[in-house]
Amino acid sequence: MSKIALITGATSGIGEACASLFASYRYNLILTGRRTERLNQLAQDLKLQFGVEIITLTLDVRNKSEVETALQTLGDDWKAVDVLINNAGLSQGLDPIQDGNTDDWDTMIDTNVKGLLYVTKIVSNWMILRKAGHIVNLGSIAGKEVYQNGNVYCATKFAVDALNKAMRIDLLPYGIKVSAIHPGAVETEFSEVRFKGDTERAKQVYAGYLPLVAQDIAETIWFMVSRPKHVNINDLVITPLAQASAIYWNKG
Ligand code: NDP
Ligand code: 8X3
Repeated sequence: MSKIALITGATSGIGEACASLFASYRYNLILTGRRTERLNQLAQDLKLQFGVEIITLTLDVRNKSEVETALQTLGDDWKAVDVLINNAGLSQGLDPIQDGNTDDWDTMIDTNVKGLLYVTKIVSNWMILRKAGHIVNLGSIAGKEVYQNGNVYCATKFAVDALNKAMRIDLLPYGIKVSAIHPGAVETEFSEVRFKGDTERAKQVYAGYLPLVAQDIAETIWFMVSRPKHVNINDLVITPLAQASAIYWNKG
């Protein structure tokens, strides 16, 4: 029987690349995101290309009841999730703390921390019933080091780092794998979202060096997920060659 991966934030970037890669390995998929059209288009393309089964759930991970309703109404066959990729996340703004926009702070905390928790609570219980499963959390280099004006985004990713460690401990008795991947700069829609549609400013983030692309992260996640049963990769930091840390760069 095909395995099942649930990927949050599959409408673009890393989540979309994971969806394509896992489909190519014949995983059936549960894909979530807020942009229904993109979600359905992706599902249609992957079904056609790889012959896999896909369920799409339009949901906002910040909305607890929306998350609960969407997930709990899945049939029992679909609740047998083998891999959960907690990917949905975003940054909003890049300002010093004293100038920060408090609505942006709410959005980042509600999405990156609370949203991840709402999904994990439900899916981890399904995994506990089967005493199997793998949860992959999208952290960030921003969850390992703080950089100027990164403040609240960094705090949310530090929280993901802590939650990843906590999940690994709490789910240990049930044989559930838990891993975090912490990317540096990956060229996706991330910076466009951070700078609220300012494409020029977003482009500058990736200028003068070769950034990672979403496929790099998807392939690394696949490596983590495809290790033998006794192996768990707890924590993995991955950056472009030109990026030695959150702040040390070798740009052309
Ligand atoms: P993208 O902006 O391309 O993708 C983000 C995804 O998250 C989209 O599918 C978006 O879907 C989804 N999402 C955002 N908010 C919500 C929400 N409230 N409810 C449901 N889904 C949501 O960025 P990336 O692919 O780069 O980001 C993916 C993850 O990787 C994030 O957690 C990010 O923090 C992390 N990361 C990214 C790095 C980078 O340099 N790009 C580096 C390190 C970590 P939709 O808008 O349709 O809801
Ligand atoms: C995304 C990478 O360096 O912009 O998490 O925070 S960074």
